[in-house]
Amino acid sequence: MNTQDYIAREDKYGAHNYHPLPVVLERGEGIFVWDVEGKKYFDFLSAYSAVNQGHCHPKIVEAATEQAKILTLTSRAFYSAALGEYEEYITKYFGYEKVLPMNSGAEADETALKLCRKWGYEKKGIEENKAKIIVCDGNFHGRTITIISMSTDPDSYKGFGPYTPGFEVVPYNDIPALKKALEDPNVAGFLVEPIQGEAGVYVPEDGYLKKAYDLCKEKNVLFIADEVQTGIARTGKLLAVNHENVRPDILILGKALSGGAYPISAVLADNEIMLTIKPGEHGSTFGGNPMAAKIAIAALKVVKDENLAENAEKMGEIFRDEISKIDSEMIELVRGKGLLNAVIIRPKNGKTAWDVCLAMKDNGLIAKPTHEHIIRFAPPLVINELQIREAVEIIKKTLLSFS
Ligand code: IF1
Repeated sequence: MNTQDYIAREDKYGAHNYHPLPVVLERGEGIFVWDVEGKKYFDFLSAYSAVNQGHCHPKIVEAATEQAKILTLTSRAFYSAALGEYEEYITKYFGYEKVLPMNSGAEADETALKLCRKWGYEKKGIEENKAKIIVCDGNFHGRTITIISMSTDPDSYKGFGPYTPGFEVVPYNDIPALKKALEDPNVAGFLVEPIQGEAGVYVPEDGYLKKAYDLCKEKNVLFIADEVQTGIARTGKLLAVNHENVRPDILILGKALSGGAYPISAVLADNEIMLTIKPGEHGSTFGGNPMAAKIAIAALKVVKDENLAENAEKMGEIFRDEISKIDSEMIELVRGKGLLNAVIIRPKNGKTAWDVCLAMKDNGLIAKPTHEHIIRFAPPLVINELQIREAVEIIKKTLLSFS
C-alpha cells in the first residue's frame, strides 16, 4: 500500500471530521516522524503541543510498558497504588492542594466549569442555576456541547444547538471589557487561555493576565487558566501564566501531560474549590488510571530533567529571529512565545498557507494552518539549535520558492 491507499481507506471507513495534510505517518522518534513511504519529516505540530517531550520518549515508553504488564485500569471504585503517588507528585509539582484526574482536555475544561459553578453556589452564595462564567472571544477549549456553547467560531458551534446557557463572551486581551463584565455579582469564574492557540497563537499584551487575575480577586471570581496547549513548558516557562507570576485558582492541563503517549488531563485547585465536589458527583471510567498515573509522572520528570522550558525559550527566540529575516512578501507577521509560534501568511498569486504547508511537506517539514492564513509552528521542545536552524532553512527555501 502507498500513501494514497492509506488515505483512501481512511476516507472510506473513517468519519470526515478532519481535513488532514496528505501525509500518512507511521513512526516517530524525538522531533522526527516518518511516513509510510519512509520519508522523514521535522514534526512542527507536535500533535497540537501534546508531544513536547519528543515522539516515543524512552523514559515515557518505559513507564507505559512497565505499567501495562502490571495493572492498567481499576476504575475509581477502588483505590490504586499508582494514583496516590501521582496525585502527590503532580500537586507538589505545580503547587496545589489537590488534583482531579481526567483524560481529555475537554473533559478537564468541563470539570473546571463544574467546579467553578459548584464553588459559586456553595462558597460565593450565587443563587442556584444563576452562575455565569466569562470567556473570551476566539476561545478554544474543546469540542463538547457545553464547551462549543462558549465558542465564537461558527465552525465549532454551528449546527450543534441548543446551547448551554451561563456564559458571557468578552474580547480577549481587553481589560476594560473584563472589568465591566465582572460587575455582575453572579459571575463565578473567568476562563482564559494564557495564549490563544487555535485563534492563531494570539499573545496578549504583557500584564494582561496579571491585571485580569487582580480584577477577578477584587470581585471574588475564580481565575481559571486553560493551559492544555500552553502548559508543560511549551511557551518557555513551565506554565504560560508563569511569565506573569499569576497562580490560577483552577489550572487545567492536558496534551503533553502524557508526552503524547496516552490521553491524560488534570484539574488542579486548592481544597476550598476542589472539595465542593463530593463523592459520586463527578468522575470518569479512565480518570486517574494506573497507566496514566505512571506515564504522567515520567512525562513531567522529563520536562524538568531535560530543562525543556529553558530550551523552548532559547530555541523559540532563534526561530522567531531567523524567520523574521526571511525576505518573503508571504510573511506578514511572526508571533509567539517559547516554541508556540505562528506565521501569518499573506496569500500570493492565489497561493495560501495550505499551499505553503504542502510545499514544506515536500521539503521535509510538516505543519498545518490554523484558520485560513496562519501556520502554527510548534516542534517538540527537545529540538536543538542545529535542528531549529535546519528547519528554518526548509521554511525559508519553501517560501522563497513561491516566486
Ligand atoms: C481538535 C484546535 C489546538 C486546546 C485547549 C482544550 C482543548 C484543546 C487550549 C481540548 C485542544 C486540539 C483539539 C484538536 C486540535 C487542537 C487545537 F485547533 F482544535 F484548537 F491545539 F489549537 N483547551 N486542542 O487547544 O483538548 O479534548 O482535544 O484533549 O479538536 O481539532 P482535547
